[in-house]
Amino acid sequence: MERKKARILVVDDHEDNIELLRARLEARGYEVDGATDGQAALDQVDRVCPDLILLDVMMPKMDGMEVARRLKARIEKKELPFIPIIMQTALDSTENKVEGLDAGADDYLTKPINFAELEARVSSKLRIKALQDALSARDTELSELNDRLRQISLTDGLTGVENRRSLEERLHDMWQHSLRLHEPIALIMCDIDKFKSVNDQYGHQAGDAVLKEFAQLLKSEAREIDRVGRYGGEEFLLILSGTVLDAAVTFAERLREKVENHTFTYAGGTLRRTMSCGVAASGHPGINDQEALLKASDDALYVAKETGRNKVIRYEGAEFNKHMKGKGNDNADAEKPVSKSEAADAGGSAKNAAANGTGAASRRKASPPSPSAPA
Ligand code: GH3
Ligand code: MG
Ligand code: MG
Repeated sequence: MERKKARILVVDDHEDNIELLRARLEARGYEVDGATDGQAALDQVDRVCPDLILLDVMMPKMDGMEVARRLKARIEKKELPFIPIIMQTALDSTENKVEGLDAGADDYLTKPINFAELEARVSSKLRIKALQDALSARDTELSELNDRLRQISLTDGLTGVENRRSLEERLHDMWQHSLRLHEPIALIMCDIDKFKSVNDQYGHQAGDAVLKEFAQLLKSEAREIDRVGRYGGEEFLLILSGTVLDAAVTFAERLREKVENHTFTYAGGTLRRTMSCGVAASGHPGINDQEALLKASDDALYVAKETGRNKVIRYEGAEFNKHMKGKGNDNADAEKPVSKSEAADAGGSAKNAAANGTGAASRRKASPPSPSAPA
């Protein structure tokens, strides 16, 4: 394949000089563009980016120094690729050369131009340009690869949703954000009921298929701004920003119903499953950081499992407190009677908890084992 001709922009306020250099450089196999003032040179660079610029210093309006400064500033900001600039100066003073180099020129030639020297300097600068381009292409490739790797490290391989590491990073950021803006944030911890029996009855592949479909179901129900991820085995976490406990419980209840009415398909047939959810939100006096929030949703999920599965339990709601009281935790003395559906329990549990002086800290001590631990 023929190599692409290098493109050189010659900038000089005298057309004759441009034409002279054009003839010379074209004879050497370069493509040549011309510009007769500074602004025209900048415009030409935007039209067709050259591989090298031969830049006259003394021009009316915008001189070569200014053109070099502007181009190098844009190269620095990566708005342009590296373009070597060779200044052509009539003034053979050291001061002039220093100023040109300071302005960003990579080399200089003194007028009248010696063409052999010009050709040597042009080809040496083009070699450097080729190396720079190869380097920055490698750089781009590496950083794309890095992004891809990071993406992989944050994605669950089976279901394609975020993994636990990603969820924890997001939760950290979203918790900070909610603190700053005084906005609520809620978590729904979901766990498929009796999932082990899917594997046992239908095989591990069926189990995998159910997990994938379950993840997609949660994703399709969640809002764009919510985060949905796989927290572990058959346990999924939803992070809902700007959401208070009541709204999160309502949403979880809707999800629970969706799952209950959903028919999962796997290679050999179909099956049904239910899920249990634990819901917690910021604004509770005992929930002071994202770990406490996570633990609260986990504790609520544990109670959902203990009290029969296929249900939504709110952290320190009536059913939660009743169950914990039964476990020897007497923090729930002034609780309301247990309602049939915790979703309908619109009395904010945070308020109840505040009145009762309960909190995640006291709960943590009496905390049941994590529901994600094998039974
Ligand atoms: P519970 O209602 O108490 O949650 O019961 P369970 O059977 O869902 O819970 P348990 O923790 O006893 O079992 C979870 C099962 O999930 C055991 C494990 O083999 C299975 N599991 C975890 N990850 C995967 C996976 O990636 N693929 C498949 N097929 N199964 C998985
Ligand atoms: Mg389960
Ligand atoms: Mg589990």
